Amino acid sequence: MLIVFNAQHHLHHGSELKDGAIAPSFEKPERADLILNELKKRQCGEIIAQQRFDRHFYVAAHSERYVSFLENAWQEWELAGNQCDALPLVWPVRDLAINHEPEYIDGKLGFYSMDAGAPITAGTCQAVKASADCALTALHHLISSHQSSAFALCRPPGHHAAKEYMGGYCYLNNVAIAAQAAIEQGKKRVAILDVDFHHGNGTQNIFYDRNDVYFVSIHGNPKQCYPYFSGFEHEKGVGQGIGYNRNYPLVEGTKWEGYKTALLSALDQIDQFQPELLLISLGVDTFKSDPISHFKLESDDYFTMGEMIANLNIPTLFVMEGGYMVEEIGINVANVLQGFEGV
Ligand code: OKP
Ligand code: ZN
Repeated sequence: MLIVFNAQHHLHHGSELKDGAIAPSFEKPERADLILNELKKRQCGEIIAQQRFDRHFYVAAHSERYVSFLENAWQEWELAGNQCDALPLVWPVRDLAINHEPEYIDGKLGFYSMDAGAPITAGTCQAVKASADCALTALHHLISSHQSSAFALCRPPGHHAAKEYMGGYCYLNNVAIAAQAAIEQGKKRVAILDVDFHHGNGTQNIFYDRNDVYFVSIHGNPKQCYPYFSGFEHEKGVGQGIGYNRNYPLVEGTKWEGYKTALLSALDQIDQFQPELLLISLGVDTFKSDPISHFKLESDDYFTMGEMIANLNIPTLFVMEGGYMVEEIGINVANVLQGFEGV
């Protein structure tokens, strides 16, 4: 399977609030390095770096002003006299003025985010664009070479990033940018299956009113799990998009048996939609010892997951999302890909 990695991902290494103090984020550079090492070790396929893509592709999934915000945020933050990571401190919730873009960076950070989990540093924008380019490069090769699969080793991840906001370690929504590019290149129906432990609220947001991109997500129940305010079963889409969004919130402690039942149903839904292309938001934070999640999948289960996805027999692009148990992250990702390939 062709593997595209983000050669610039090291430019982003942020911090987050942990136990009342700022500390290095769980979403750290080592994650992508360990995955790449394991894929090399197992000779999973040809490995190439991302190519540059036009800004147009980001704006096709996000708003123009949001992409501009990402491009200018660090400079504005520095000009305001800061050196630390840029983090938001105030958000326009409920009855506040949600439609007024603030003029200064402190306000903009809150306006364009859902939480304080997406710090902006000097290298963030470049790393984030390169991550989206990684997904676009993999898509390009998948489509033009008529391959049956490809893997985009994106970092930072993307599935929490919505049309106009960042959050949960995500800035540009890599999988959504690739799905939108596929539609623009003539694909009539594209399905996105999100198997990350966390609900892909950003991807849902971007395609919520659309019937050409079917979004299906299996995740920890938002009553107990991040992102808390999205991912419920009753979220089925809006307007033309009604029936083209499907959520499977699962209970705390879900093991493979329970997960498999949801996955079978999700795959059946996707099969009925008859997509020309399948994108997988691949998170391996469903692993039993993940530090921020609570499903109980074993390393071997990821082989089976890959096999089950392959049974759909649709050209498939895997896009990396979460997974924070770094000792096992490469093993679990490689298991999905090898399971898919029937190795
Ligand atoms: C991103 B992805 C840990 C809090 C974690 C953010 C989680 C983002 C997950 N103390 N909050 O979906 O893997
Ligand atoms: Zn996750």
